[in-house]
Amino acid sequence: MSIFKQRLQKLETNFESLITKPNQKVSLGNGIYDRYENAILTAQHIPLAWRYDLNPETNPYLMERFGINAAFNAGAIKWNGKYILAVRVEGLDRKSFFAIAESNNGIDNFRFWKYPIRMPETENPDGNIYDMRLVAHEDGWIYGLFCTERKDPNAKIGDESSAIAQAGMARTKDLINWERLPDLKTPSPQQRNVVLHPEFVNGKYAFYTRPQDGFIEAGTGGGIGFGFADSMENAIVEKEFIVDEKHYHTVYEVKNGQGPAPIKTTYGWLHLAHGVRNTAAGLRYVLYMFMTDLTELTKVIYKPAGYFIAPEGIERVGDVSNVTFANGWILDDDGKVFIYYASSDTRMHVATSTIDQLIDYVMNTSPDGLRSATSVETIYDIIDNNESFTESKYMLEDILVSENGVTVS
Ligand code: M1P
Repeated sequence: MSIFKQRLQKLETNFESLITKPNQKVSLGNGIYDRYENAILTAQHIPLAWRYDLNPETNPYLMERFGINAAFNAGAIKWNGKYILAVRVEGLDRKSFFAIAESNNGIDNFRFWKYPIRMPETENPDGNIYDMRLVAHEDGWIYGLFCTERKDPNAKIGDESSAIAQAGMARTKDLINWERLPDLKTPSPQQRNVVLHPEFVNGKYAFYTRPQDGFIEAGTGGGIGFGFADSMENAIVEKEFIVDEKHYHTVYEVKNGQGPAPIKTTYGWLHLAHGVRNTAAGLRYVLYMFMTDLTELTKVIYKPAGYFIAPEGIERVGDVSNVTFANGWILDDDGKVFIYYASSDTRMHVATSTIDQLIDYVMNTSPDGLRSATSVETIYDIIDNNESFTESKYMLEDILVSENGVTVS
């Protein structure tokens, strides 16, 4: 058998077994969400037809002709009954682009559509595009907001790494054909992690922003900002209000950013965000949650201390190690929530929870007291409450929690 045929058979078998591998919950999570054993998308999930010239005459060794480095930081939406991810796919050439992958159950069997997204450019071409947030806005469009990065025109001669990041915007009805809109204009010199709020606010479009002075450093800017624009066709945010600041000695001391668009609940808007802290080993990115008021959208009403998801095990290692990043989640009609997060700028994972569990977590977990002593006080409170509870007539042994979370006695 020719090298070509042998390689093709192996590649096809490996690909199919990877794509169809069932994903199992990791047993005994933390009660807030469940992690899963396998990453849901990796560079190996990219279709063979994108990576290989499959003609034995022009590619007798069946070499990779377009290598893929990573598949991560995906936006998410439930669409036509499918769990859809708009994945940041990065080639060996370091360029990112978007591609849609879909699954029937949201936790495994994710398959990419035939072609990646052909995102139209503006008159100022993008050097790199990444981290799309998908939002089905009440105006009827599905919007994709993403970071567009271009070389800093004022970079000194020889400086080939300074860049300007801004919010690129596009909209679609079918996730295949995209209409590119002008980039969002804000007062900040750089923007990343810009997210469209799913509803009109007093007739205006509303945006979560992340003002920052430099390409990497938030500098005097930073925090999750919020602002309004009259239209999407010429979107200008005149003023950014800071909703959630970075703060000394927290998991978001260096910078933070909105994750996906917030989910509306009876109690407030539920937010998933990422926070960045400094360590001797470099920056560490974790996910955290908070809730804002239903009508006063810049008012944080609940915010548990610390992180919600941090990299664990293999998640800690990758192109940019010690990173968890999320820009997509899906709320199902039955209250199940699929949290799509990437690890170390390399691969995609899913964690599942319910809207009730997430609300409980956000509303009933103590906020950060910002001092060691306040953390100890929180533990004292928990211990003391446990004592009065175990002494009460409701003995722990009498309460069983069944697999599906229903309490029975
Ligand atoms: O490398 C970690 C992340 O860094 C950036 O996030 P932020 O703007 O908050 O620093 C983004 O480039 C993101 O894509 C990346 O995962």
